[in-house]
Amino acid sequence: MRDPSKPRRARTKSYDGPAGGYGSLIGLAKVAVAQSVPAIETGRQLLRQNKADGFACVSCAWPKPAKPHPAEFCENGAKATAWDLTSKRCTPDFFARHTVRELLDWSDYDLEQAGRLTHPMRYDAAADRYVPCAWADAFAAIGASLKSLDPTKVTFYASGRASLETSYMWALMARLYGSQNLPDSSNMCHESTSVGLKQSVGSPVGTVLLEDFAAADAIFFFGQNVGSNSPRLLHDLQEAARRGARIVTFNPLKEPGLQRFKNPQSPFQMLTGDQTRISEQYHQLRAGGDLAVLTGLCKWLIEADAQAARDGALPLLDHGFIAEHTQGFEALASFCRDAAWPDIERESGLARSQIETAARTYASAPAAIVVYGMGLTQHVLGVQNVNMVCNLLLLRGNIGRPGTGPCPVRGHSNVQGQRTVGVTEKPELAPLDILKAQYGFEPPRQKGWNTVEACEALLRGEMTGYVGLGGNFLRAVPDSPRIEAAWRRQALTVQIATKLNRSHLICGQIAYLLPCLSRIERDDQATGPQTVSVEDSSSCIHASFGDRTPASPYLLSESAIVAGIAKAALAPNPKVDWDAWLGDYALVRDAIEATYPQWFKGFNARFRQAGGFHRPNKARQRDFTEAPGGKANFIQPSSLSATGFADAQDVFRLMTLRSNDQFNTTVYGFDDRFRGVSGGRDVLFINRKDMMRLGLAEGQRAALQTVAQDGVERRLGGLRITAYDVPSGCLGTYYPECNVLVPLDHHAQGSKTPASKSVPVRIVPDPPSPGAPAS
Ligand SMILES: Nc1nc2c(c(=O)[nH]1)N[C@H]1C(S)=C(S)[C@@H](COP(=O)(O)OP(=O)(O)OC[C@H]3O[C@@H](n4cnc5c(=O)[nH]c(N)nc54)[C@H](O)[C@@H]3O)O[C@H]1N2
Ligand SMILES: Nc1nc2c(c(=O)[nH]1)N[C@H]1C(S)=C(S)[C@@H](COP(=O)(O)OP(=O)(O)OC[C@H]3O[C@@H](n4cnc5c(=O)[nH]c(N)nc54)[C@H](O)[C@@H]3O)O[C@H]1N2
Ligand SMILES: [Mo]
Repeated sequence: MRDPSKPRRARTKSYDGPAGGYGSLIGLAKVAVAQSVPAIETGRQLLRQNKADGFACVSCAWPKPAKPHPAEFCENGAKATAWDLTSKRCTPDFFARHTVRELLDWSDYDLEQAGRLTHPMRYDAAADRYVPCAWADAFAAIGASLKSLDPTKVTFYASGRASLETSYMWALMARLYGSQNLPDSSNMCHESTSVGLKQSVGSPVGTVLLEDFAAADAIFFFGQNVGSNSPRLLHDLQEAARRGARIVTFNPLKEPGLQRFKNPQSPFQMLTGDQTRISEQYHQLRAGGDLAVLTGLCKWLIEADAQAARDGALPLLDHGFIAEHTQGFEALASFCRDAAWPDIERESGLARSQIETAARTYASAPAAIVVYGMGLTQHVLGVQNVNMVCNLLLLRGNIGRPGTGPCPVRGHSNVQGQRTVGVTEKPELAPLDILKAQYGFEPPRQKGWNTVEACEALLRGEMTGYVGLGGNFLRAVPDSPRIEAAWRRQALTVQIATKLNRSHLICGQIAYLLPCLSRIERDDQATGPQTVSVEDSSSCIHASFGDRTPASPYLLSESAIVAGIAKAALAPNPKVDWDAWLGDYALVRDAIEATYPQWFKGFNARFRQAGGFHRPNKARQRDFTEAPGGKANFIQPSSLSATGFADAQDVFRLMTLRSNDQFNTTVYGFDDRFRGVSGGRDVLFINRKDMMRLGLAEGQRAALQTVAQDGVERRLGGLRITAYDVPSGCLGTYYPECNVLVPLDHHAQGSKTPASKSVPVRIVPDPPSPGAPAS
């Protein structure tokens, strides 16, 4: 067997194929074989994936159509399924053989390769090992510890997969306990969306439904990697492209999914050389250059519209919509008029002609959608990026009509839904008065900690307890070594998980690792097998029913674990019958409906229908009364660069990227097929001219060092210099390894989303030459 503590080295060659195609089938097969999943079971479960009577995929949150394809899954959704179906088991015997210290040297991949967790485990500090324990003992110890702690110093983190039912119970438990510290993974991804969209149009979520993709004349993509991270969207794009919809992409990297697609479910495409061109224009802007691009697009539209008025030609802007529904137009228009093209060109890294071509395409489309992802949200001015997307849409009334709107592509399969049912640190986003009346308690009113604030509180020594509903907090957060170092000071750490990861190896004084069912598995309770629900990126709520035999007879459902902790930690409350809820999840859905009647009317009757039911969204109806001032707002940016730092000699903008072979910190394998990488993840993508200018050679090892003023040395070595088609001045490397480089305070203004797509770094020798300066 390979020594798990030995590093893997990457090889690279260029990739010029499409997304999809045979490569996607091979990629999936590799994972299924590595997980020793019987082919019949993989096939059976894949046919149930994203179907009305099946289970909601555990990978991304892309909408599930009412009329699914016979095989409504993608390469990465299938990998996620195989990852949960694995026949490997991480048993008490595994923990008896490995100390926690030893496991700290294992990679993310090797830790999860140990297989599904099978037993509740307690950390025994004296032996430095996890030892099995009884569920009742675990709950009793956790409850006693929670009772001894100040609730306002305990964090309840959720990673975005748990169902609406579990998430509702989770948030209620935290508030009954007295904590509003309810951060979730969206704090690290689409928090800029929740803040920015709310400011601009009054809705914290996108307004686009799947059917809008069939009605859009143009689709603009900013910083979202569809081929790897939401591949089922490729089907909608393929259909749109064939229909003649015009697709325009702004991304520093040439991502194959946004260029060409060979549909693995089309026998014709698989057997012939046929493939579909996706983007008609592909603009490789600089990382952080979107504010400049979006300003350029708006500038061209506003100026061309004024010219059209002078010429007596048709207007380009929707003046009727602007007058009736918006405010702030004049200020934005004058900002755009004042922005000089040379500045826009410098900041975006694109030629004026490229931006004008894209603007013409946008202006000629009767209906347009803007799709975006982490390339916009994870910047210091990420909220402003989202505001600028809305400005562009509002100019032509591209919201609240078929085929229009902002489409943020959410991450985890129920991350949006968790926020919907109360997992939020922001008291104004939870209906506290309704909860107070419904459950007869005084909910905490003060603002809780988001992810970054929880880390800050930890570093200050204030956070004394952590309970995690999934996720890999210590790997996902910025400044990971600093957070790890402070983590052990906590009195209590509890991790509810399916598979082993690094966060489980850094233990508080009392530490438990509690294994749970995956959504693919049968969840038997007092009234029989249970169905759960999730909300997708388009605010549609779906049923999910797992029928697979659980990975171990000792697993509990996430709801059962939440109820177990709640009963042990909280005083009895006659209005909250945890056991009744646990026995029949339909009762939890009734409770959700009672708390949120405006969204969940008839929840139990409606959630099983094909395609789910849509949670109403006022902005989609052109009702902007929930935006500040009661109208949709044009909001001007404070800069043309979203990076938050000034350009300086040899300071690069580092983008921290996902490969095609990972789901966040879960590393399925060591190939990033679309980017031509195989066998390792230790690559540093760099523009060839930058490489030559710095006298670096392809394949040479180098290190990155963060440029920061706080005196903390942040360095990541062992990276392999890899010439790549990336704009000059930009670098790319993989997340989560690179989180050692991201300073905790390098986050978006207004949302605190870590600014992981433009980290200021220098390239330094590796290993450091003797006497080299520290920074
Ligand atoms: N298979 C798989 N699916 C996933 C995930 C996964 O890890 N694996 N993660 C899930 C989660 S939680 C999330 S949040 C989503 C993430 O999905 P995405 O939003 O696609 O996130 P990333 O892959 O981090 O980066 C997106 C793209 O942004 C580009 N980019 C970087 N900087 C900039 C910039 O400054 N401007 C522009 N315009 N583009 C930029 C990068 O080149 C990349 O193509 O996917 C979800 N789905
Ligand atoms: N530098 C950098 N950092 C980033 C990002 C980036 O682009 N760059 N992206 C950020 C983003 S968008 C996100 S969303 C976060 C992700 O942060 P997290 O959501 O915290 O991390 P994941 O890697 O998704 O969590 C994986 C773990 O979840 C557990 N798990 C899997 N399935 C289940 C389940 O069904 N139930 C339970 N209870 N546990 C389960 C497994 O133990 C697995 O090891 O990372 C963020 N960090
Ligand atoms: Mo995410």
